[in-house]
Formats: sequence, structure tokens, C-alpha cells
Amino acid sequence: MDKELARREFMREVGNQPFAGPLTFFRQKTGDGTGADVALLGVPFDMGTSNRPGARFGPRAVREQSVHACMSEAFPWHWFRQRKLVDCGDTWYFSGDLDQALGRIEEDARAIRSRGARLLAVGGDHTVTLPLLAGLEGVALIQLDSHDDLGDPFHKPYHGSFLNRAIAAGRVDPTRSVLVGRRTPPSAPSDILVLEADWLDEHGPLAAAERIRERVGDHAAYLTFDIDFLDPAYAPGTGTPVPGGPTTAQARRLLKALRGINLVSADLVEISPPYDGPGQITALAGAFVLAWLLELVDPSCGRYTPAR
Ligand SMILES: [Mn+2]
Repeated sequence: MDKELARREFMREVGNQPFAGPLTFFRQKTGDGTGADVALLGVPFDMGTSNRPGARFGPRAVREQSVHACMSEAFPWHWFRQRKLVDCGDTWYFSGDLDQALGRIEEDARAIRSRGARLLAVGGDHTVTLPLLAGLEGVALIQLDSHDDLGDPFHKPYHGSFLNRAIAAGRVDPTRSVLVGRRTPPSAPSDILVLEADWLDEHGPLAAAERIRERVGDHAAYLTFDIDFLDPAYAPGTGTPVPGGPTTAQARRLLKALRGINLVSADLVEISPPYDGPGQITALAGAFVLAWLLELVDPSCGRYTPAR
């Protein structure tokens, strides 16, 4: 292949034209997760939303904005050429069938994990974290969220009760778990360490990361990033926005400071594109959060230095 052709091939691969071409997460190839280091899965589900719906459009919107995270050679995504990342598409279910949807999400999560890939999922409302935890036992949950999601477990599953159910099912160990960013009333007592949004504002993202590290240690951890963790000024396109939260920059510092924790899986939830602002700022923030999560979920990522 001559040099010019090789250059064009590379540019096509990394998505040099963010406005053109088919959409996958970070322009990566599609697959079922076999042979992949990290598998990305879209979960277009919003039947569990208590307020503004629309999170079913989240995975597509994040795919669209993710092209900005890999559009130039200057961006540190050379990593993508060393590690295998695949887009596993979206969980399929018959629209309107809650039980089938939860079952299918769980099947997809189990299948991807059985193929040896680390699962990184994009919702969907927060209900999806419960089935996404399938196959994991007693993980330390790191939840970045303006709500505690410990709501009434006696109704059908919805986005405000995923955590109660995950603890009851033994998938999450509350004594190793941390919630950061809450600025709504507690729903129920629990053993989870809560770093309120006011605490985060006062002490900053690096102190929060330190508390998380102390709490989680070397234990297998799962990080769930509810986009409503961010202040609605930075992420208006979400189901239940709550002002008084951190900036995207603070979220970035927090996530970068968690490098080295034993993160076995993660998700990004609650992006509702119909409520997004000009420039699709919520989905754009989400795409970059996803990229930062990718660095945490794949432990080799931070150690790779581009050869140039
Ligand atoms: Mn939530």
C-alpha cells in the first residue's frame, strides 16, 4: 500500500471526518466481544424513567458525539490501535416489554463477560445497571449520581431503585461502595459511604478519589456514572436534573485520579437527547466520560505511551 493510501486508510479508521461515515462507538468495529479487551454495549431503554423519558436515544447520541473523541491523530487514542475495542451494538427487546428488556440486558451482559471482554455499557435510564451487574458478586460500587437510587423495591424495577435490588441480589457489597454527588434527600438507610455534592464542592475531586480508593481498595469495582451527577449547566439532557452539581472538568479530574483501581466493568446512564442543549453538550460530555471510563476499565491504557 503506498504512503498516501495508508494515510487515507488510517484517517478513515480514526474518523478524520467526524461529520461523515457510519456511527459506532469511537469508530470501532462491531462484533460480539470475542477477542476484545473492552466491549461497548448500547442499552436503549427508558421504561424505568420517573420523570422525563428519552434515554432510549442515549446510545445513538453518544455514538454520534464519540467521533469527536477520536477524530485526530493528536488525540491520545493511539491506544485504540493496540487494544481491541468493539461496539457490540444495542440490546434488543420488544418495545414496551419491561421484563423481556431486563432479561435481554442481563443475557447480553453475561454473554459479553463470558467471552472475556470487559463490559462498558451506555444506557438507557438507571434501571439498566441492575441487569448489567449480572454475573458479578459483591462488587464495590462507585456511583456518581445526584440521587441515591435506593428507592422503593416493592414496585416493578425503575431507575430509582436499581441499587436496593442490586444489594438484595448480592451483586453489590454496600460496605465497600461509595456514592458521590448526592444532592437529593436520602431514600433509605444503607451502609454505603455517601459523599454529598456539598462535600465534593468543599473538598474537591481529588479528595473524593482518595476516599473512594480507601473504601474500594483492591476489590473488584463497578463504576456507574449517572450523567445527572453533573450540574444541568453541563448536562441538561437527562431525566431528572438537579442543579448544584460538579462541572465536567471536576468529573474528569475525579475519574483520572481513580486510575489503577480494579474496575471490572462500568456504565454511563441517563442521557436523554430530547432534552439536550445546542451543541448536544450532554451527549458530548457523555462521550468523553465514556472515553475516560475506557481508560479505567482497561488497566493497560494508562501505561501506553505513543511512539513519536
Ligand atoms: Mn441514578
